[in-house]
Amino acid sequence: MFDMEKFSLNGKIALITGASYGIGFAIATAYARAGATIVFNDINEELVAKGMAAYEAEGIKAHGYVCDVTNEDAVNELIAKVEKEVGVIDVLVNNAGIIKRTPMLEMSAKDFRQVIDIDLNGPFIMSKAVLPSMIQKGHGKIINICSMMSELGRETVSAYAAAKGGLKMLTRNICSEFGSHNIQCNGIGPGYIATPQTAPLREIQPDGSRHPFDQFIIAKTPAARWGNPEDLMGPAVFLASDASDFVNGHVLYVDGGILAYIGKQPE
Ligand code: NAP
Ligand code: GCO
Repeated sequence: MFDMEKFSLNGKIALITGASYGIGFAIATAYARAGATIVFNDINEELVAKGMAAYEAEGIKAHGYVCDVTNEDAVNELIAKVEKEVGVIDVLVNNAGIIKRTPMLEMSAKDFRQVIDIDLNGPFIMSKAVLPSMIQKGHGKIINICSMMSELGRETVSAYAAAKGGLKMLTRNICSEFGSHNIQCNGIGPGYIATPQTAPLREIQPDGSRHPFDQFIIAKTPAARWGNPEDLMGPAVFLASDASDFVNGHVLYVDGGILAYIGKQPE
């Protein structure tokens, strides 16, 4: 017998990384509305304070912590602190991420490594830290925020595409290694979403026209619009809920149809 309560997050504790604003903030807000207790981290005190104020403005009592997802010692301390102060994490969303848009021949190995470190090593470190308690508890959800670049390349994003392609395969590997513990690890692959990370791609040009890349994405998206962080809320709640307990190793693309579409044909 199906019960809509399966979509509820009542009683669950969710940790969303890099969630002071943007996609992470939207997902955390949706989780709070679905009944979860919200825990989030960000890279510095100022961002955590900004996030706390934003959650409070939404009527959400969040637990915010400063933690760099690439620092394994700091992450292990974070998880121990959260388990002591809030409780065992039921849902981890690996959302924190950066992008560097640089032609490959101009990109330093240092910059390439930094993107891989945050976007791929970070989710590995965070997942490794929460899995023992999920195994002990007998269930858990890990959701990795992938990308169109988990499937497609484009000029200037070599490091980001490599990281997000790796994150898709890390998702499948966590599924494979921990599925028997009733732990589901899935990805969400947002399309082009209007957040600070993509703001440079949407800047209005000096002549008042839309950015060429903005026009490009509109032509590549059947929905003929950029996504909003709110478009990710429903899919994120589904993947965190009991309703998705037999969905594992999957990347759910929330892209307005980009991956299915060759692009708007000439008139
Ligand atoms: P965003 O606006 O740049 O927010 C990312 C958040 O992660 C920021 O708060 C950032 O802090 C934080 N962060 C960066 N490095 C960190 C670290 N080492 N430890 C902890 N937190 C860290 O990005 P977004 O657009 O919301 O995207 C969120 C996720 O979705 C990212 O993984 C991104 O790759 C992915 N994504 C975005 C889009 C899109 O179109 N926007 C589409 C597909 C996937 P700072 O402010 O200091 O950088
Ligand atoms: C870019 C964009 C994309 C989006 C997203 C698409 O420069 O191409 O930033 O990478 O962030 O990852 O899914």
